Amino acid sequence: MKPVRSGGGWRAIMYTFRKSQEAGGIWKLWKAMRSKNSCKTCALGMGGQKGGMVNELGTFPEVCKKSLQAMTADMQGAIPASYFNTYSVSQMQKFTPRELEHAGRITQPMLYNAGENYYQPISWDDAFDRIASKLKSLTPAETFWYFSGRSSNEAGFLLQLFARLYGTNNVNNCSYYCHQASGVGLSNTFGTGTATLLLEDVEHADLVFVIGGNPSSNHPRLMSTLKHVRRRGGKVIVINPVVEPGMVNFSVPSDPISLVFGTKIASLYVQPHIGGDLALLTAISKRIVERGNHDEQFLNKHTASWPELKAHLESLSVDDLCESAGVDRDTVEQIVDMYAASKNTVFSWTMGITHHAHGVENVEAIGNLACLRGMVGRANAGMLPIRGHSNVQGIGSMGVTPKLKDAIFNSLQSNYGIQLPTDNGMDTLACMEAAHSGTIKFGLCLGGNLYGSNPDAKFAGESLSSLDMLVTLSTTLNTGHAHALAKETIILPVLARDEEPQPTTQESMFNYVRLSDGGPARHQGPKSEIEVISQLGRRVLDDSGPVKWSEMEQTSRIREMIGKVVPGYEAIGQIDQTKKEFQIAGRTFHEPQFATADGRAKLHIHEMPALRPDDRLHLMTVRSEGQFNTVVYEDYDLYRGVDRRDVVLLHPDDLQRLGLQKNQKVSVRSDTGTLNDVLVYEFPGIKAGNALMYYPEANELVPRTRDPRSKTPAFKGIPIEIVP
Ligand SMILES: Nc1nc2c(c(=O)[nH]1)N[C@H]1C(S)=C(S)[C@@H](COP(=O)(O)OP(=O)(O)OC[C@H]3O[C@@H](n4cnc5c(=O)[nH]c(N)nc54)[C@H](O)[C@@H]3O)O[C@H]1N2
Ligand SMILES: Nc1nc2c(c(=O)[nH]1)N[C@H]1C(S)=C(S)[C@@H](COP(=O)(O)OP(=O)(O)OC[C@H]3O[C@@H](n4cnc5c(=O)[nH]c(N)nc54)[C@H](O)[C@@H]3O)O[C@H]1N2
Ligand SMILES: [Mo]
Repeated sequence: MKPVRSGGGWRAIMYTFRKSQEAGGIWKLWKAMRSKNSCKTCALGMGGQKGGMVNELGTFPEVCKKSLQAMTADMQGAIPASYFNTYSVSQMQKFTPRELEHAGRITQPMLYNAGENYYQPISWDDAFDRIASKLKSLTPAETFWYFSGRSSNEAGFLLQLFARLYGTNNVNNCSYYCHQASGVGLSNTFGTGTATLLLEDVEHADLVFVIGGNPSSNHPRLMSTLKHVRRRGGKVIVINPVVEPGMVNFSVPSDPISLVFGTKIASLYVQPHIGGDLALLTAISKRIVERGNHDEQFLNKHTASWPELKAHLESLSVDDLCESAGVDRDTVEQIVDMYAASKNTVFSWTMGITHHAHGVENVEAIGNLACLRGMVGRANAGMLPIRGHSNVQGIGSMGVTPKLKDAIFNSLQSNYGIQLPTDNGMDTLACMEAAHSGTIKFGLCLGGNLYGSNPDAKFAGESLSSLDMLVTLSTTLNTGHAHALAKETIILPVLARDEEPQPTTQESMFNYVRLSDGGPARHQGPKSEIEVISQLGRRVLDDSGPVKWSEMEQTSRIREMIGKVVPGYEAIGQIDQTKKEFQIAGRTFHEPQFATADGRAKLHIHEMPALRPDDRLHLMTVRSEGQFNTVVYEDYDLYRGVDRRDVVLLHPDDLQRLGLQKNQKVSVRSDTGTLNDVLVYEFPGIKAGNALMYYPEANELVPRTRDPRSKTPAFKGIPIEIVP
């Protein structure tokens, strides 16, 4: 397979027709896609009351392959009852993520007892009783509660409240494997952890940095915005160790001209080493100041610690920074030229920035660079972490972090007379480690695939298998259901967002809250996530206490509570009457008055990470175009032109240096694990010295090294050796 010449395009359109067949015809799929529900895939945000495939600016149609995949997955038939007595657990372990996903929708609660061969169906009552009696037999500190990012605000809020009233702060979400470094870095700098701008601002920028991300494949709808920027004469700088074909040229399917001719995306494509961004960003900052292109007035008036940053930048050598970044001096000057000439710059980034042991530093360094030219705290410019799951940001807003925000904590205690636990609570990886050591004995996962998303897959399997009980609320099967088997493993089938019997809400990465109407259930059997949580509340907690669990099945009751306690969410209290979607107050900064104590942005000084200590290759584990996280829809990676997943992509120079042949079968070894029978693929698009493999298959190689401040694992930048 050759890499495509342009991302998107006809392939995406043809794909739509193929998928519509799986979904029972184009009309059925069209109706599902146009229903008034937030899109299920990324957090760019589509749908809601404006109708499906419409963005925050009202633009239609915003089509994306990923949303079709997610929708058709939910439109699948039910897993037949015979499935679970045909396939033993050890047979399920041999299935690929794709085969598990394609087994169909889960419609019956299932139980697996360690030592047996098969999952067996159980009734809802039996499942609730088992969970309730297990929870009553444990201490709250022996439990953890993991949330993925596809569930609604209402389900997220209710489950974290349940866990805390039960008595633990071991409450966390997939953000700890994703954008947590962005939240921490942005909060340290601007006092709040999300984008400082609106979609409209990006549309009006004249320069957009896209750092460490591949939106052509992972956030396709951002591509029409980048197209608009280029058409209006604006520029796009892509910083990525891999030349991603879709970031060079992209054919926006909904735009006839772009569809036929493609749209050039990157004005400048910069290839640092994996992990080289901090040095590169610092080099750019230093040259901006040396050339006098900084905004002294903004820095003095609206930031803290400018003199310290200035002195620090003076003490560094541009040549050392360039060497460390793996970027030459000329390229740095080109970036500085473009940034200095820009009137409105937007900085966007994704996992290439956060998946490092210095992820928070990376984000803070982007903040420094934005502040140097006053490109934050005004319209048409600012900071944009491009979020993953469609409601991961909302789940965070709802208080799904070990420590509740003081405002939520205080308001819950004072408005509702609730006593909340005050222990520190653990992040996701810490919970996995506590499970491994036996101090945690019970886990409940609201969606996701905790096993498949973890670093150190072997360790993750051992951790979850050591639990007394693991409960997952799931729509479809994934590798976790086959490999992470506790003494008792219970799968509870749940409804998808567009099957909810009552409205729910979601939050986009632009801090916009959408209302989803829900819709008719496609299958008998699954329950609403909210119903499941309130049922547990009734059985485990006191229903005559301050929270009446029997009333909590009403999503409007939950919204009433959210409106009272979550800062910026006041308008949600009336949304049932008004149907008015809204922008969360206090998060968009069009004036340089930030949410820090003194209203100023805080600049940061960083030690530069050490140069590579040895000549080992550095590995990134990434997604292909045909997967959504641990769910693999297709084995080929269309844009990069790679036809299978058990491969390691290396630059031709590295093949020569290491004496490797194309298609040679090798083992890949890291300090954590070894993967055998991997094929070497020659891939000129990657910067020499670096390697690319696919997540989740490569997770056995990923160490549990994490960023000390955000606890995000270093899923990128893993030293590896290739063993022929
Ligand atoms: N199709 C599809 N869409 C998705 C998802 C999916 O799995 N599939 N997942 C969703 C989720 S949860 C998320 S978080 C997002 C993820 O979206 P991305 O962050 O785009 O996803 P990754 O595959 O992790 O890719 C990271 C990109 O960063 C580059 N990179 C790796 N290391 C470095 C580095 O050190 N520096 C720099 N500058 N770049 C680096 C890689 O070459 C790659 O292009 O996508 C969301 N959307
Ligand atoms: N090596 C490596 N590891 C990584 C990453 C990487 O780049 N490299 N990326 C990390 C990132 S960014 C993330 S976000 C995590 C992803 O971690 P998770 O969010 O835990 O994993 P997903 O694969 O997105 O979860 C998919 C499952 O969610 C369930 N599901 C789908 N829709 C619904 C719903 O509406 N309700 C419920 N209850 N369940 C539903 C289905 O059962 C499906 O199998 O992985 C992380 N792990
Ligand atoms: Mo993510």
